[in-house]
Amino acid sequence: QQSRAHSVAVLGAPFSKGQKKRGVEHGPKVIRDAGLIERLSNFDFSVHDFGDLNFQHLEEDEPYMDVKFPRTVGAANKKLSAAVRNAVSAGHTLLMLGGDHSLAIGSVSGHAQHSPDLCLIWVDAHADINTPMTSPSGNLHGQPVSFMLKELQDKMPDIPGFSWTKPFLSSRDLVYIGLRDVDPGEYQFLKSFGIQYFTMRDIDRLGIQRVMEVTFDHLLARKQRPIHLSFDIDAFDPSLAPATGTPVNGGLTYREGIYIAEEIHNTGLLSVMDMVEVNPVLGASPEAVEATATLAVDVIASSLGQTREGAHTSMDEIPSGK
Ligand code: B3U
Ligand code: MN
Ligand code: MN
Repeated sequence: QQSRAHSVAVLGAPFSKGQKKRGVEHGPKVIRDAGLIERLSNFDFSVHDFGDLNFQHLEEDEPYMDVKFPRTVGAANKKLSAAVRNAVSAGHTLLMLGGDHSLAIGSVSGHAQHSPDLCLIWVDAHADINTPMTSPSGNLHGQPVSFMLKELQDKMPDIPGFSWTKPFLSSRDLVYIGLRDVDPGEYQFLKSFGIQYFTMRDIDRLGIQRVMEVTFDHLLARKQRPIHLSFDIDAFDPSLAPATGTPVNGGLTYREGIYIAEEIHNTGLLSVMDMVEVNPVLGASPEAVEATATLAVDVIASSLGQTREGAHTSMDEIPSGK
């Protein structure tokens, strides 16, 4: 299937207050430095680089219960949400470069304001569905999905900084791929809401081809609708993506990750993509950082139509050797 993306907008979100390790705010820069825009310029859509958002640093931001930097994270996501809504409304396919995964609150909510019927594919080692009461860390990058789900509405306290957003997603409109580090409260949510998820063990058993087939059956069989892909680079095995905050052994292979991206492209329905948690400060060497950032670019390129069977740009004629 040909790419339906007529134009792709790139938006950087240099933000790290959804967790405690510094450095992930440099994600947009290292992903761009790995050649992102040049790679995308080879495609048959136009590329609009919107640059990076400018996030406010709040001086006064006491923890709420155990939740760290609630107002700072809330304000950043409010800003991101409006930017994503505007870009999608203007007809762009949007690529959001994080930053930590708390940014998905803004990204998915902004997307949902324009496309209320969207579905969400969350590729991650973690489920990121803790509420403030189940979170073991207090980090909001482990909680973004709990802000989205209608089913969790009555389990969520009023967290300062988040009065602008209301739950907008049903648990049946979400599929996880790559899980292998799930907290007790998270496991209970996955089970009690009947969320479709594929752990690394499921990928071992079924194979990634079957996993994607079931994913699309689950999300798209009733109707075709926009896809939001939220891709946490820690879904990959740490040997491939070492420069990230919470690596977990036993992750996706290169080929599994690329296959996920290719299959999502092939639906023709990708509308917004997040690429998050690339942290150059945590790479053991410049090579480790570059490998992680290049991997992120590869996944982005495949999600937007790069194929392993070659380009489809038509040649008028096969060049003659005569
Ligand atoms: N589930 C743990 C750890 C974690 C979540 N997301 C990341 N790490 N990247 C938590 O803190 O909620
Ligand atoms: Mn995540
Ligand atoms: Mn993760």
